[in-house]
Amino acid sequence: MQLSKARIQEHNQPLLASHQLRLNLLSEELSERGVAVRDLIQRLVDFQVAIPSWALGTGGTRFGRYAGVGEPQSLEQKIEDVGLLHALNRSSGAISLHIPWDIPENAAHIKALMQEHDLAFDAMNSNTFQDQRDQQHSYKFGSLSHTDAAVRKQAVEHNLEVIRYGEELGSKALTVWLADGSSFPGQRNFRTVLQNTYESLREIYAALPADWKVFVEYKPFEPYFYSTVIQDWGTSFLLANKLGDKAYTLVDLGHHLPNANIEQIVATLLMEGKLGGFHFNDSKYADDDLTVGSIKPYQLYLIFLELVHGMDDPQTNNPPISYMIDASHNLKDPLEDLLQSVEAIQLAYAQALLVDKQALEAARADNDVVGAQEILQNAFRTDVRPLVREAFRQAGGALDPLGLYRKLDVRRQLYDERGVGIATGL
Ligand SMILES: [Mn+2]
Repeated sequence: MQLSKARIQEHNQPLLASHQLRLNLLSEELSERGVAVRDLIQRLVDFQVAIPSWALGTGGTRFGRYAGVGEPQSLEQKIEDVGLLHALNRSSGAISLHIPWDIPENAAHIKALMQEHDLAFDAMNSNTFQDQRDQQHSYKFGSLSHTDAAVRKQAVEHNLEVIRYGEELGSKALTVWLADGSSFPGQRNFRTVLQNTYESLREIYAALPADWKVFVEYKPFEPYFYSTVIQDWGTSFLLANKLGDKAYTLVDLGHHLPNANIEQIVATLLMEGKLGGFHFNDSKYADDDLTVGSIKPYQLYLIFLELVHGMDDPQTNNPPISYMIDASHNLKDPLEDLLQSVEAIQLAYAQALLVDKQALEAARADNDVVGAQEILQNAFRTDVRPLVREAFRQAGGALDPLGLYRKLDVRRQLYDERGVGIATGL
């Protein structure tokens, strides 16, 4: 289904007066605090976060999966779903594909469909964490790090194939998340598997087109429970540095051990110009795939503060970051969750933009601990929802994307069109 601009305007109309009232009040207060409100809203309008193709269907737990309804059955339908989200919030104008789940049969047709929905392709994702049908070698004991050179070669070739698909579609980056690891002490030689991984990545890196980047994702555990080959940002950064200028670290919020200081990791990577990709989600215990901002909104805000201040700093030489939501839900309607996720990201971004950088630096210079904390908390405790709604509206989206989605009973319409059926992917 497609959502027309007229339908969105019609939805906004009755909400406009009360929205304007709230926006005016907040704008007045923020202007007094020295915030350039119009510029801030423009930055929210410009912010785009990619939607991964695997977030459009319900995910499972390791114990099972309850199928949703109206899930996309093809790449075309996945693009339509992201098009729908983007029409609603005008902030999710990119899709991140996964090979082999989303192999484009006809690249020209897919590109035309993308254009129709005003969408771009974000990073391509390879998959060496499960065996595909007709695959010669198994990844049960690893892929890029495997002890057997034939398995490593197969995994490298898969990544090269993903790059070729991405080139056809106009993507500019490859994300490598490596599930390789071990579940028992002694199972692997740590040095050998890391060296193997580096050499495999070097072959992939050598095949990257000149204007492409490769993002190396890290994760401390899971699917294996004793070690993973690329366990933390330091290992990813080490590999990215050894590979060269086109290789970057990718930070996934869920891929840290409890209480890790992720904002500090972000700051360090920005200092080195090596933060390439960023995956949003939230977690209580581990990689829980929960909705970004649902558990730790203050952490999300602190991370955005580092992103904003780091990227705005003329001393920082970091390329634009590829932002993506990386979560998959087994309880929620996936599209409703993605609308909540994008809004949570925009809210944290808006709060970070409120912080008076000069005042904060002055407090830091004076070692005014209380003053610095007040500056941060004052911004976080501001209700910035009118700013985010205004950004959605100015960009041509709905003032209340989730409200309109529910009012139109989109899931029911998708069910009527597509019926029951599990989305391709996880
Ligand atoms: Mn991820």
